[in-house]
Amino acid sequence: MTTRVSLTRYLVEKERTTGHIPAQLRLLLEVVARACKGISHAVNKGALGGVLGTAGSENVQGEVQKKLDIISNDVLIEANEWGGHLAALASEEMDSIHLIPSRYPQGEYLLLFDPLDGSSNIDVNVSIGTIFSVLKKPEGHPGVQEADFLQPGSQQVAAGYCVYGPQTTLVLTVGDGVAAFTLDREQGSFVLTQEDIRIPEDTKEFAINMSNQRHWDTPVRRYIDECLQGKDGPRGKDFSMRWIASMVADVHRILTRGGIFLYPWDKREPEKPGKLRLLYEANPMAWLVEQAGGAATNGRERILGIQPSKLHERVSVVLGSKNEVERVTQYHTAQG
Ligand code: P6P
Repeated sequence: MTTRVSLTRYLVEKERTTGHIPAQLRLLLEVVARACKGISHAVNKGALGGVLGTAGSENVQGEVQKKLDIISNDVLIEANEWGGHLAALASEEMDSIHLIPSRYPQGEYLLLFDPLDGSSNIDVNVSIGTIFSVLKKPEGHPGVQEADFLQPGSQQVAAGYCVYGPQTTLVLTVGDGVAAFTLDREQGSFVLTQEDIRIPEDTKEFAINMSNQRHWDTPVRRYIDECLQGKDGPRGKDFSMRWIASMVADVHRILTRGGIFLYPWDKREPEKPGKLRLLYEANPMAWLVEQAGGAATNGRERILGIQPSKLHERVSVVLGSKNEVERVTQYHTAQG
């Protein structure tokens, strides 16, 4: 019988062997995992739990909030406030950062999250997920301000997501590879099911919202056109397309079997660099993909090297199988 390794054991042994996970960070990751279990439970209830539909409010992005967006956000805040591991947190669902109430001990970490990504899929029973990123609070000044969160993704100390699909799976990196943990609902614990995940460097599968095709810039149109020409075109092979419209689900597929995901700039709103948010969507996903041997750029430069200027800053995203991402980057460079 193979030994089941729980998330707790994995984190303890990782700390013992690599020193990547100080006790406070281990506590943070276990608290986030516990919160994801709670969110999974709420998501799985669906209509039976009265959690579907909209909440009648909008978030800072001007997007209609679903009831589960707010429930998930509240679960993550309540789970993380009292533990003494956080200095503050930031969420897609909140305009400004959330300080840890003074009645609780203050920690050294900053937690950023999209509490429920892909929420347009909630009411149609398609996979959604929680994305999270962990930074260290900069030293040298008391308290926490928004500027403390504006660190490039290369400064992350942990990143991950939890996908609520046919299985509930937590995928995590602390900087030495990517591991996946599947929720055992009978035991109520996450169990290690994949270690050292690797993305194939080549692929025949792309993920993009094709309805935006007429709005893309030339390099992206060229790349997708060549994929669509298949084996009779310059690529000499046929491609397939997937688009779940839930970044967590699309990235999980790419981590599992390879592929390339693109949400590029387009001319619908030319002042916006892209749709996806840098700090709590692109950065954690970019680190996971790079840690699994893939690549992640904004079409031109490495996402993890971008210096943020705003908490809810958006960015173009091209990530996945390394050789395909590099081809898209070459097409942008050729454009000048
Ligand atoms: P579109 C979900 O709303 C999200 O932020 C990502 O999870 C997803 O990849 C993208 O937007 C889908 O966008 O324009 O296809 O609905």
